Amino acid sequence: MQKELQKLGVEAKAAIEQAADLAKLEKVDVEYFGRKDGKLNNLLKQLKDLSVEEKKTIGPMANALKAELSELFNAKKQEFERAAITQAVETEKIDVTLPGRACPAGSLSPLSTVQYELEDIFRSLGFMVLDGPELESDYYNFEALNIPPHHPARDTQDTFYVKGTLRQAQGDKGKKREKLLLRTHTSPVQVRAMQKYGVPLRAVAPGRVFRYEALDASHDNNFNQLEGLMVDENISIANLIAVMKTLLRGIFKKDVKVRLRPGYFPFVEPGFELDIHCLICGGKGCSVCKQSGWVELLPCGMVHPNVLRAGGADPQKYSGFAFGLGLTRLVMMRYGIDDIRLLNSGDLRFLKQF
Ligand code: FA5
Repeated sequence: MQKELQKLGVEAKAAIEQAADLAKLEKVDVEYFGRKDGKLNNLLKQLKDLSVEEKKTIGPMANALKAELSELFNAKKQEFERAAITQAVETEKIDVTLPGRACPAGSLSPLSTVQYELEDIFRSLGFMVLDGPELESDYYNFEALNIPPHHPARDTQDTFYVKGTLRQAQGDKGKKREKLLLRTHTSPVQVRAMQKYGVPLRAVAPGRVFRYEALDASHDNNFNQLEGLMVDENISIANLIAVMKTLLRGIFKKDVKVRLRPGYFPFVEPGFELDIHCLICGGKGCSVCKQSGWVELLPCGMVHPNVLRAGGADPQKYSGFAFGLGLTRLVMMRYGIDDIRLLNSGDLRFLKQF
């Protein structure tokens, strides 16, 4: 038995040493140390048949051999495991010196860029920047602006009516049951602002407006405006012109040619149209300015007393001016965009230029 043990020890050590990889080492494990049929275990099972004397000498020998082989086996196993880790680290190494992968960054639409610039200009003049609902009531869109039902001015701003009524929603001070429509201009914010904040007041309200419109190079059915309103004691046309000039200088960074002509809007008296020399064709005439050399950009005027009243302001004490800047058209002039439909097209070939 002693000789058999020694022989098995030599054999097992050689097998462990010669195992070329982890898989082979596992085979050695089964062959020698397997519980069921491992060679070492089979031999150890015979210990019980030995005499007490033999057990005393061979027992410790067997245990020492078992411990020695187990130590050898574990050392070899660890060697393979370490090698596997080193190999994984080598092959999966991250080269931190490689250039990064460029992540395509979006950019602001030119409409937003110009809107934000305008907001900054007006904030610096002490104006609040307000928001108004795109789904508006007939009252705020027309009646509160001195445009009663059946007034012909409604025809110039035909719109999309929506089924259903507005029941005094959004602090609506109008009639209880109001026809709903997509607002045709940002002017409804004038009365909403005066009702909410009182007067004196300085506010601008940029936003989307909608019209049932025949489309062409300068007309869309969904475009942006920026409403402006200043109400205080002793506000005059001089204040209006000063603010318009500051606005245009701030956006174009140069003096642009403008003309002021009388314009009719039921919610201002007197009313004006401020046109800008067409910057697409330099005034020669093109499809954007309809061959006239001028683009309608900034209708404005002194707030009508009926509108002040609707907003809760006393027209005997207060006066004010208002304007409705065609923001989309301003963007076209600023960047030389010759077709308004490009702005809402979502066409990346167009948008990526900004
Ligand atoms: C109005 O909308 C008035 N609410 C403006 C106003 C406010 C006047 C306060 C007085 C006091 P108008 O319909 O002209 O007015 O439109 C204002 C501007 O919006 C126009 O000068 C033009 O620049 C732009 N605009 C009008 N229709 C379109 C359209 N279909 N597509 C693109 N821009 C348009």
